[in-house]
Amino acid sequence: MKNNTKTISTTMMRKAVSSAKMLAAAVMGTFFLASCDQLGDLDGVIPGGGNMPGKEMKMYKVQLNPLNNSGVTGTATVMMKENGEFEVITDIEGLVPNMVHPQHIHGFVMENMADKDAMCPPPSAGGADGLLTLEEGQPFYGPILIPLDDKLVPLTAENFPVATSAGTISYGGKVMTSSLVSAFDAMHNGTQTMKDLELDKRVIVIHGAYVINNAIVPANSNRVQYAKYMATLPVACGELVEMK
Ligand SMILES: [Cu+2]
Repeated sequence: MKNNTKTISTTMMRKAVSSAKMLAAAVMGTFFLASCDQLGDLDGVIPGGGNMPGKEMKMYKVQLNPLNNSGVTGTATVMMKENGEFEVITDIEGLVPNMVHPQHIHGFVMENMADKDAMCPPPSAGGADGLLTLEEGQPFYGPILIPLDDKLVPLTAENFPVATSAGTISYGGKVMTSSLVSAFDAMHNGTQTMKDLELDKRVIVIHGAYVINNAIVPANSNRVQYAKYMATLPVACGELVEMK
């Protein structure tokens, strides 16, 4: 009897080990198939979304070029992600070090008519004195739509990024796209909800420079001590271009 019991139990053990192996193989097979499926889905869609069913990620690239001969350049990426997030990344150089640099998405939103395309102002927009102010640029890039600060809430301006001692900014900010659209809707008599944010009609403008006699003073000049820091002065601009 003892031997027989032992034999049975050994057999059961072997069966158990064998099924565990089969289970493991089955699980790995499933995992492998799932991986292949996900790779197939990566064509424009990031897996793991849910808040905006049926909507694929939209991505816009921005090349930031100098305004006011600032020497400020950079790039930006704007994403409306499948998980419902609106995310903006900016990488800028040539800025006044250690100073705050407001940055915004600008554009025109008008009720009951086609929205006008925002654009970066030409040098002539600076007028007789040659210095392009925030106001002189507005006929081209329009009013501020979204502050690229720590909250990205329209009509507020919280904490804008401060440039490093090397004059660079690497910024990343996020907000839910749905709350952004609601805020836009509230600003524009409910006309925005049925549209998307029409990002291909928008521009990003970066601000902030030292000025003397209607010209930007480079941050490394010893004249900076006599200059006025104009936080609103436009120093770079770029149009959003959708990546498809
Ligand atoms: Cu701005």
